[in-house]
Amino acid sequence: SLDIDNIQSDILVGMHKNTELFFFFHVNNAATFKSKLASDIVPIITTTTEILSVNTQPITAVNIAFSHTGLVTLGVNDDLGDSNFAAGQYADVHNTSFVIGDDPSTWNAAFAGTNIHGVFLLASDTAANIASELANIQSILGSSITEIYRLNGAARPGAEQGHEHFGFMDGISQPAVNGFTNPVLPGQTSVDPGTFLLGETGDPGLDLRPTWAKDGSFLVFRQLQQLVPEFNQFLTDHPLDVGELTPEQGSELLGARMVGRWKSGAPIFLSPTADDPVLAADPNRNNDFNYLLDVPDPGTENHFNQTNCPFGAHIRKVHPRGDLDPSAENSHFIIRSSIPYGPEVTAAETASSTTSIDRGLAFVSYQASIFNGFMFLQSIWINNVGFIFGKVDPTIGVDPIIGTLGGGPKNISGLDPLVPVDESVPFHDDPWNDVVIPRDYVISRGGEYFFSPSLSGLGAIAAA
Ligand code: N7H
Repeated sequence: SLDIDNIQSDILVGMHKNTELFFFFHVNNAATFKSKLASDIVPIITTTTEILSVNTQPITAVNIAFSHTGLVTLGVNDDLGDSNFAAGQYADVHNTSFVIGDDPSTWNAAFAGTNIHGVFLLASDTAANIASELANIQSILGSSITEIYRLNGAARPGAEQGHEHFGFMDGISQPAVNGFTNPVLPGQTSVDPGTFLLGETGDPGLDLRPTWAKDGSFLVFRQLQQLVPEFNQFLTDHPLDVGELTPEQGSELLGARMVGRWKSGAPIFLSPTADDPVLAADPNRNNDFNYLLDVPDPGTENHFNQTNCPFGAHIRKVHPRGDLDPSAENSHFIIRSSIPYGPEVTAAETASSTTSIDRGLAFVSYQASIFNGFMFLQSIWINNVGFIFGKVDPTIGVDPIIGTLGGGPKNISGLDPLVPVDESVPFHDDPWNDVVIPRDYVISRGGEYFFSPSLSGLGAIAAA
């Protein structure tokens, strides 16, 4: 079993709080910083054990992670065995072999370059608690750090709690971690802990890691802006015309087929024509499906049927359950720990169908290899019109939610459920009846790659 007293809380469990601050900093004085890290910061870092029980959860959970330039600034020059981490996320904006799809002009200046040395993640029930913990940390560290940027995340209010800004329930599907997750829910895939934690069984870079890096994880942070009124206008303008649906229901269906789940969280694969809030709320059923079990031949390879779920639906692109051989799929799991940021859409924004206030998702993923995790999903799956490979339509399109073709229109296969089940049956002019999405509704504002060390790893950094 894992040493969960030594693993930071956000990696395997999440912060379990409704408000979260990402505080990005620069280290000015490495010696002072390291001395305070050892004496006063490590003692306030929240462990996995602490977050698991309400009795031990702190009022404000605290995690810390460092960028590559941060580690070097602190005198830690060990190679962690991850080239994406070593180069930083900004370098990947210009990566032509593996395209993450970002436009550098939309990047927040704080993230452009390698100026950020580390990030504090502070999470609590109230913004006031977070402010007081931040004041505590700033008084401990004094002028040894400077703030570069901060982003406030918060759960959405009322009935929207747990839903991201487009309105869809998030945080339903996570991989199960062998030796940790218990119980494993129906439909959860169990993977080796080394998929997420360095130095553990299944770590693809096991031989490359310095000892102190064991039980740490790479944290990918992305500020992903969502153009909510624009997205809603697109759905309103393109209701799917199937069955007896009202235009509102047709728009709802289009959104659900882009995501692969209804707003409630019910998977469209199990409930293809209407939302099913009871299914959505049942953890024993809401994740229990596999695209191999598609009609009309359950259990056979399904490469031509998009009736229940488009090949390109967001959750299918990023987790093609059964569409790939398990050996090709299981090394690409990530653990997500994202939270929405920004206020609710205002009446004026709805009326004009135009975003005027920044909002979106503070995206966080954990993986033991940034290439196998975030990078692979983003470049080989999400932004690849050919993925999922081997289907009847060779150009399925990019991910309709987060994929990009440089900001321009995107043809997505099978968003209309009335697609033929056989290539030989024509439908309209295009056998796969592509729906064109005119623009991107998710825009990257940038981010950085971090390493979230174990508590003993933090001690080793402080002593370096
Ligand atoms: Fe996604 N969305 O609201 O549409 N995502 N995502 N994501 N995402 C998921 O099953 C969303 C993003 C994954 O196992 C759900 O927990 C939005 C990035 C993975 O079936 C919803 C943004 C990456 C899963 C959304 C965004 C991923 C997943 C269903 C950006 C990776 C699990 C809730 C603004 C690079 C899939 C759930 C599975 C689920 C949305 C970003 C990956 C509703 C709005 C950048 C692996």
